Amino acid sequence: MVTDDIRAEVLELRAQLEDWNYRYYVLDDPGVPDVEYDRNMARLQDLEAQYPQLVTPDSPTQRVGAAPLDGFSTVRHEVPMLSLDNAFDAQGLVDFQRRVIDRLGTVDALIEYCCEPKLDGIAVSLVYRGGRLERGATRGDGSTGEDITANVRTIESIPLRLRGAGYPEVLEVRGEIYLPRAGFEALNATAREQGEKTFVNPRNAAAGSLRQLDPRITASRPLEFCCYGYGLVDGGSLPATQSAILEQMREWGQRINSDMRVVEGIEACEAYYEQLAVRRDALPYDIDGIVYKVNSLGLQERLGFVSRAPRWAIARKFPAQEEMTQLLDVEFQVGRTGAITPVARLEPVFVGGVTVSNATLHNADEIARLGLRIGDTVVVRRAGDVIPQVVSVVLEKRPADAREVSFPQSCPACGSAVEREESEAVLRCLGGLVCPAQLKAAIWHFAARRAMDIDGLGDKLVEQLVDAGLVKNVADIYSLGKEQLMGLERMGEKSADNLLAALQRSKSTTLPRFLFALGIREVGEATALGLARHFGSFEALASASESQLLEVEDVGPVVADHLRQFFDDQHSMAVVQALRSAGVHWDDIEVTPAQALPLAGQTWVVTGKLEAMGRNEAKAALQALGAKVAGSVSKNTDCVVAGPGAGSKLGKAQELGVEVIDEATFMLRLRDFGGGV
Ligand code: D41
Repeated sequence: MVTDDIRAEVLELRAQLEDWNYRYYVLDDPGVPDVEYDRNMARLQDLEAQYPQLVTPDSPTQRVGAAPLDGFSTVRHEVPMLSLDNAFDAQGLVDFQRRVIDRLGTVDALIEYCCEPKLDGIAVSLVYRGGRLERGATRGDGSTGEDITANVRTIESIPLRLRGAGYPEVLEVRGEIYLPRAGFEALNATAREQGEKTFVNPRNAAAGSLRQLDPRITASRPLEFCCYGYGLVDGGSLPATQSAILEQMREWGQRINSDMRVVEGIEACEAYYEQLAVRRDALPYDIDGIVYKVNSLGLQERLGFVSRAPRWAIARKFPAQEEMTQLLDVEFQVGRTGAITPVARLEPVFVGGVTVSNATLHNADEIARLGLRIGDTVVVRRAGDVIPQVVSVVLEKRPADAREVSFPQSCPACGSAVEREESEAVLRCLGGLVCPAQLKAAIWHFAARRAMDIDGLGDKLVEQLVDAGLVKNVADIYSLGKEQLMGLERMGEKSADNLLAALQRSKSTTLPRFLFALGIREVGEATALGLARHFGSFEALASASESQLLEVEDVGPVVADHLRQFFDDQHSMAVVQALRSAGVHWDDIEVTPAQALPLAGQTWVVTGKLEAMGRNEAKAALQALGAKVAGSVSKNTDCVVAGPGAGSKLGKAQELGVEVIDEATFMLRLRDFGGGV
């Protein structure tokens, strides 16, 4: 028997879960921690298991994936899904506007355009009837696509029910399904681990995920949806501009792109393009251009379309992120820790906005998976700030004399033995600092800005110093004389003086910087800071037992082991001693017990975009001062650091009367607490 109370609880749970989903995906601001969401979902699942008569197809429990299909059926798009014309440069945009104006006749004001980043995904149609998701379909050829309803239902950013009121009886929402970069990387990492084929790019991964006949597989892929328009509308109406329609779609629960903007005139369109081009690499998803749409639906109607593309829209494309080129050779690079990485030497090619002549090949497994041979034509991809990757081989273009890649039996830099650890795919040189390649990398790291900050000790110079035998360990750089330096290529008196002055300056450092500069495996900046704060002095750290090391936050058994190995190694300690004899010094840090840290017992929240330090760094700095950093604002929050774009967390803080500070104030406070990183 289903009581009214139970029915009411089920309805309330659904509304609550839908609301949290909306806040998470559409407003980009989770209302509650994941555990709270999971708890409510579990409760709803329990109730629905107990009372199956209460299960509805649009319950949030019904996303996990239905039974596999035999095939996809074909659907007709009642309103065709048009395609987009392309412009490849600024002139292409100007020509577009010319055509628009010619068609419209004289226009006295600037034309308004709606600008949207062009997501590199799969265009889909979602039909809602009575506010309920009825059908999801691919664009296909624009007239007919495939029914992928079971798959789109698993995508959490697609609402199963529309929110609010006033939506048409039938509303076809159109948009793009895509895989964010992080999801793509994670998917490929898993595939790599399991020895499966990796996806070439996020777009292919999204397409492959949607084409699954088993919706449970689709459910496991972190796909997202973003609405860009509409199709069939029946029993209701939409606002009169593209931008207002998107805003309205958002009210009804659809995700829209937060970078959508309305601008006036084609020059402003080009300016928008330039702004996004700069940010392209930093976006969490791939975009391949900008779509411009004449904002007014009235004007759109007057413009109409030609051969399936609207005259009122155009896509201005970014430079391609994938290109074909030839693999000239594979060389092997030795890193700071001795890891030997195969590097592809490529026929230079312009891709992702830069000329690429090298690409990482990761390891032997990767080469085997690609089936790569020297001489092959390969597809190179450079997206975001990531290093260029070889993503596939174009087998049709393989020359008859293509050669297999052979791995070195000894270190290519020093001839020392190499080892492949069982758990690792990487080959490692066992030469330690005898290996010039490892030594060079160690010195580069030592001199880096965030380490000892030795201005002027660049790659080329280190190369010369090591090759000439002038530097055999990092400490030797402090014994270099002016005459020696001036004997080097491209080193005049002035540069030699400058370098010596920079070396002198670098001797006065801090313990965290020094620890980071030593290049101990797995000890990054944050760990170095944690170690310095915990132990206070180099001596205390060097004599700490493994279990004492493990007391430091962030330090696990692997890091502790690397640390002990370093401090137990006579050569390493001799170098540290030599550095101190050369005058490298720092002040010990007063060790503060956790309870005595300035922000002990406080809970902080960081929200919005932090320009100077980034959110993660801000969190690390707060934690180092003893604060707890929470994901949402409550009455227990002591302070909120809010950058530009802060959303409802800021609203919540104001509502609760919690202190809110901006980034500049935050930096000042950090300085007061001595917590600057
Ligand atoms: O982000 C996109 N990929 C995107 C695609 C977008 N923001 N807007 C689009 N607008 C249209 C029209 C103007 C035809 C409504 C589109 C596409 N079309 C589109 N996507 C795939 C084919 C066409």
